[in-house]
Amino acid sequence: MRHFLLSIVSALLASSCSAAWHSAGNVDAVTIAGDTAATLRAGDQTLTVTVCADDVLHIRFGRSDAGTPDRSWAVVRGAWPGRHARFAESPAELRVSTPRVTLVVGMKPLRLTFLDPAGNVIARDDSSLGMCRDGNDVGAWMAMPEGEQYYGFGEKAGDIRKRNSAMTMWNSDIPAYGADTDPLYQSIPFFFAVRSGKAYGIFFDNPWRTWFDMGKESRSRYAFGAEGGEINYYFFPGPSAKEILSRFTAMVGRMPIPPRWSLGYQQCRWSYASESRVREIAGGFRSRRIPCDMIYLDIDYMDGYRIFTWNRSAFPDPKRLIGDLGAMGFTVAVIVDPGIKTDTSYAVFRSGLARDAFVRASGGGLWTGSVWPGTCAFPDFTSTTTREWWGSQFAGLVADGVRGFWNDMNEPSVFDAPGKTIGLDAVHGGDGSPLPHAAVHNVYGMEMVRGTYDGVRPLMHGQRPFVLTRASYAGGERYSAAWTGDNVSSWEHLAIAIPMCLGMGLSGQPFIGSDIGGFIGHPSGELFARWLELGAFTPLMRAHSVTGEINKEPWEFGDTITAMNRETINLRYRFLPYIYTAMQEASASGLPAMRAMLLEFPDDPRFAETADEFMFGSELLVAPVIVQGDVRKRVLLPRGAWYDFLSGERLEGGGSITVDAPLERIPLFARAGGVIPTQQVVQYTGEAPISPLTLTAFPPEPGTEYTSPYYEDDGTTFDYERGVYWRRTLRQSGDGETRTLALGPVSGTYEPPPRRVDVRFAAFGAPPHGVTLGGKDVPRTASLPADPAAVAWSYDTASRTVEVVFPDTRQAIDVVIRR
Ligand code: MIG
Repeated sequence: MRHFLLSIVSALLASSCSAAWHSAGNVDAVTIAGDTAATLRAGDQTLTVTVCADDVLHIRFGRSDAGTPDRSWAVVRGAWPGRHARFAESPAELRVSTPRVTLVVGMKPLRLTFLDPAGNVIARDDSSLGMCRDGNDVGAWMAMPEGEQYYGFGEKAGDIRKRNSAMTMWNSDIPAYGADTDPLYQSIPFFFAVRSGKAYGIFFDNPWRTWFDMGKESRSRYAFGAEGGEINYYFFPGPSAKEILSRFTAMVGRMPIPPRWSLGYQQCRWSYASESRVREIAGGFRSRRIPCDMIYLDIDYMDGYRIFTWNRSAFPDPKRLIGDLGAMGFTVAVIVDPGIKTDTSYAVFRSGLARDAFVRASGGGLWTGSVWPGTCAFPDFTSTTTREWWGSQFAGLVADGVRGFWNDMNEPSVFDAPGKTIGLDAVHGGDGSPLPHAAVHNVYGMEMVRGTYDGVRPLMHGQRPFVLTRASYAGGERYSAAWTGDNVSSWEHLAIAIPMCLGMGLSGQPFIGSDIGGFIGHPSGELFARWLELGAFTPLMRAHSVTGEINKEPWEFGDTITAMNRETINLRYRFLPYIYTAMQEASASGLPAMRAMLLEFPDDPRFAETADEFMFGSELLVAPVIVQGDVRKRVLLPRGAWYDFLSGERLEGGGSITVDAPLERIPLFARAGGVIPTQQVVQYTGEAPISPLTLTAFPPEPGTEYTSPYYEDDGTTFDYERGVYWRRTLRQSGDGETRTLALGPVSGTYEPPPRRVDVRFAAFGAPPHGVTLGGKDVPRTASLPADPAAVAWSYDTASRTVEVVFPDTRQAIDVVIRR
């Protein structure tokens, strides 16, 4: 076996991409298996087509003799009931049809064409190349029609549009990367093609080093391929990009709802290296009244960088420290790298050895390389027993009170190895079918967070853990949030954080953020303040800094900037009910909270390239300032009516506007009819229950009904999986005479503590003639009563807002205001 692997690896190392590609030849045998799959032989190659669902076809093409099991690290669900597949064979072609797509397999030679139900070509193989092999390399060439654009591809910097560019997927540790650097830390070999507002998707599920050439080499075709394995992809016919993303994430898995505290502000640095410094930082937030939920400990908390140990001179009593921080409202996350120091006096190394938990060299011994602790062995996370062993190692940290687990260096990054990672021929156990590192490199990081998440979840007795990773693969969101690695304190890096996060969201990972302020370098106060504003509307809001740099906590840039930063973090906390709802939606549907404009508005070609504004949820447009010195922002507004969130000013969409954006302001816009739930400022998420729950209702266009979701649960347990949540639809409608906000009936069994609802009807030009709640007249008061059980309304002339307060209830209830 080892021998066989070695020869594959050396062959692939020798072959590179020299392109003596052999195209698929003529089909010489067709077997239709049951009503969902067909197998076609073309010489020594085999094509398998499987209908996973009416809107997903699985294409596998590889050497007939390879006998490769159909194994995926990403796909957790590959078949849906109620498929309607029909197979029709003729001498010239095989047609595989569902109500959503028809695949025509041309037989002479073997070429694929995907048609929509009306018979139009969605996508097709390039007629001269199609699917090819060159030794162990595989590649698929597809026609690239004019005007087709490509998006997704996971973590990629630079232009959000990928037509005319070439990319590689190979998880790599590249500190201070730039807009042109490729590959980066994470590999999600999934993309959308969009043409005239219609999309299709391809997920190339191959964890070897893969490449994508989206028309860099040719004007008429694009291609993707790998240095090993098979052509193995899933085709999603669309045409709705949102539906594709929903189905793709149903296949590879979605994010569990994050603990609410992980959506607060997070403070990190390399490193808060002693107990006293950590206490000082925690106290610094509370004394300055700057909200914060999480503090991270970077590598210096450990004893000589030995994973799962503490440096007892710097952290003499971690449990007490974490307990004290917990009492102040902070949750602690610690970094956990994969490298295990090969030190026989170190219990974790000894127990790993005893269980054969480590990656082996091709010769059979341990594969070792140097990272922070010195010479290390690397857990073979592709093996179930290793993941179980790994997961159990967290018992001590969990007992100490750690609730956040930050998996870094898991590309994996190795300082002294050729290629800066595990040797390509090193051997992973693969649960009985050994695999060379080259075959699993891109899933190493994901399998690490799988081991971490699956290990800590049962240890936490029903509490949600938080896991953060640098490296991952398609489906990694099942276990972990992700951040965009070692960026730089520069305006360029602030700008590229947006397309990077949007690309991740388009590829199934919604829980994403960049190091606020920039990891490497020295941000100005202006840069930090702007980055924090963006961070308030990225799902992960974490500031971080490299070792040896200036302090970059939000109060380190002078009093004026400190005050602005406090307000920005306050804004994040105000928006938490909205953010939480959007994250729950991402968890349930795969649609990311932070959304590329093109995903929300596929029919508007102006957004094909937009990456300096984005949607957060479907109600809020976020337009951060990302240029030094700018105090105004040009914003492209989607069609329809929009409202400036701050002033309530109505803006006609469809064009562009320029708004004032002084340093303390991030431009935010609500869509007409949208309802945005917000709450009071708290210093940390668990400080107090939401009260009041403010629902800011922006005017509906006359005669149109709008719905906005609202979701809440206990924020910390998995009880939501058993229906313990509080969910309702907020529906707005209106005509010239009235505006109605209908709070739908609550579904789910969660009971928040009693609280006031504060409905704010924005942009209402004059005091209403009357307000009713559930059909009963509401009394007007000059100022709203303090009693949370009171029912009353008042009007604020300056902001043109009608404010109606009443106790929250599970029952459906309508609030109506009359002109
Ligand atoms: O070799 O743990 O990206 O966030 O602070 C550097 C130290 C290792 C890289 C991570 C960074 C972290 C740093 N790590």
